[in-house]
Amino acid sequence: MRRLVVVSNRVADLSKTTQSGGLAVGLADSLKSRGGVWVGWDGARASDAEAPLEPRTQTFGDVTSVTIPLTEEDYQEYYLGFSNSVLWPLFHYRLDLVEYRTAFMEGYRRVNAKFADALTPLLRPDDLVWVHDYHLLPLAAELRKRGCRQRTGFFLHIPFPSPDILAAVPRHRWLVESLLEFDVIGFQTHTDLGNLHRYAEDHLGIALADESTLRFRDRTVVTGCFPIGIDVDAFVAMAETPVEAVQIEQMRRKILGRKQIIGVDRLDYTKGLPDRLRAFERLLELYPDMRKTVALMQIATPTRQDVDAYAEIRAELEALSGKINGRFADFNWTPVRYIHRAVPREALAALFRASQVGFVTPLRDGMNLVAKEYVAAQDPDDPGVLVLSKFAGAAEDLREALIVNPYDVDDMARSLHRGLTMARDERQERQAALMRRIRRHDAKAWLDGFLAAMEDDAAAA
Ligand code: GDG
Repeated sequence: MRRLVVVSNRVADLSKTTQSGGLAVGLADSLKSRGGVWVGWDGARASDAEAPLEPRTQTFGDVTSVTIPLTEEDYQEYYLGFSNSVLWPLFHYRLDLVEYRTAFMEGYRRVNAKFADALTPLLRPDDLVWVHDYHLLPLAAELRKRGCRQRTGFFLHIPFPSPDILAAVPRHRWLVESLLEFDVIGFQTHTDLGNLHRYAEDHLGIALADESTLRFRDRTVVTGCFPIGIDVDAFVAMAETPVEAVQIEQMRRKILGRKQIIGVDRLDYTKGLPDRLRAFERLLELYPDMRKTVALMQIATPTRQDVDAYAEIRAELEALSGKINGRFADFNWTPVRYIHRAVPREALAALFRASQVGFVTPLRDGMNLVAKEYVAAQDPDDPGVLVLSKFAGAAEDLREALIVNPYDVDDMARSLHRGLTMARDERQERQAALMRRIRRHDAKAWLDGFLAAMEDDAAAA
C-alpha cells in the first residue's frame, strides 16, 4: 500500500483525535492504517526576528506530523488575507466582501512555496500526496517546480464558484492553471465540478476528454465529485448517550409542551444566520400559536475573529436576538437562546436529538456536516425534521429534508411551521430515507472514494 501524505492548512492534533471527532478522525485513521505523514501549519505566529524557522516533526505510531511555522506577515497575507478575505468570500459568492490586495496574493504564493520546500525532502517516489482546501490551490504547481513527480490529489471542502464569479478576482487564470497541476481534483457537488469544467472550457479553451478527465499541458487531470460525510455510527452512539443537562431541559420542555429548533454553526457570514433569526421571528408573527410553544437555540461558535467581517456579523446577531427576545419573550419563555461559545461534541449530539427541527440555512456551503449530524442524531421512532438551504452542498443529496431558499424569510418561516407540525409517519419516512443517504455517503465512502481515484490514476500512469 502506498504511503499517504496529507497536507492541509492546519494539522489535527494527532494525540487527541479520538475525542475531537469528525473528519480529522477519518483522515488520521486512514493515515494510521497505511502509515503516513500529515503536514500543515502549527497555528503559531513567529516574529521575523525568530527566523530561520524550521518545520517541526513529531511521531505518533506510524504517523508523522510535520508542522510548518508561519511568520506574522505570512499570517496576515496568506491566512487572513488571501485565504480568508479573498478566496473564502469569493468561493461563497460574496464578491461584496472580497478585499483583494497584491500583497495578499504574494503572501499566498510565498507560503505555498514554503509548504513545498518543507514537503519536497520528505517525499518518497511512490507517495500519494493528498492536499486539502483553498489555502493550498497552487501547491502541486510548486511541488512540480521542485521536480516532485509523486501523484497529487486535491479536495476542495468549500464551493467552487461559477466562472463569472471566479473571473472577478485578479489572476484567476493563474489560480485555476495552478489547480490543474494536481492529478486528481475532487469537489463536494456536481455543481462545483461543472463550474470547474465550464471555466476550463470558457477561459482556458480546454474541452473535457470525457465526462471526468481533461488534458492539460500533456497530462491527464481526473476530476470528480466526492461528497464528504460523517461517521454515522459514532454519531448515533453519541446521540444515544445521555447528557444530563440536556435531558433535564428536555423534560422541562415536555412538561410545558414546548418544542425546540436548533442551529449550530461556526459564526460565519456564509451560514445565513441573520436571516435565520429573522425567519424564526417571522414564524412567531405568522403563526401566533407558536409563541410560547417553540424556541430557537442557536449555537454560533467563534471563528476567525481577526477578520473584520466576522466582528460585524457577531454584532448583528447579538442585536437581532436581543430584538426578538425583547419583542416576544415572556417571564417564563425565552424565544431565542443564542450561545456564542463552543459546545462539547457529546452535548451537541444530545441537543440535536432533543430538537424537533434542525435549521440549517447557509447562503452557500461546500457540504455542511451539521445537516448530516442532525439526521444521524434523531430517534428513528420520533424523529425531528431537517430544514435545509438549497445552497448547501448537502441539499444535492438530502432531498427528503424540507428544502428552503435561505434568502426568503417567509419561505423559511412556513417550512419551520411545516416541520414543527408534521405528522409522525411522514417524519419517520423522511428520516429513514435521509439515514440511507448519509450512510451511503459517509466519511469512509468519501475517504475510500478519493483514495481509489488517486490510486487508479497512479495505476493508469
Ligand atoms: C467546511 C465547509 C464542509 C460546530 N460548532 C461546534 C462544533 N461544530 C462542528 C459541527 C461540524 C463542524 O463543526 C462544522 O462543519 P460544517 O460542515 O458544518 O461547516 P464548516 O466548518 O464551514 O466546514 C463545509 C466541511 O468543511 C467539510 O468538508 O462540509 O461546507 O465550509 O462537525 O458539529 N463542534 C463542537 N462544538 C461546537 O460548538 N464540538
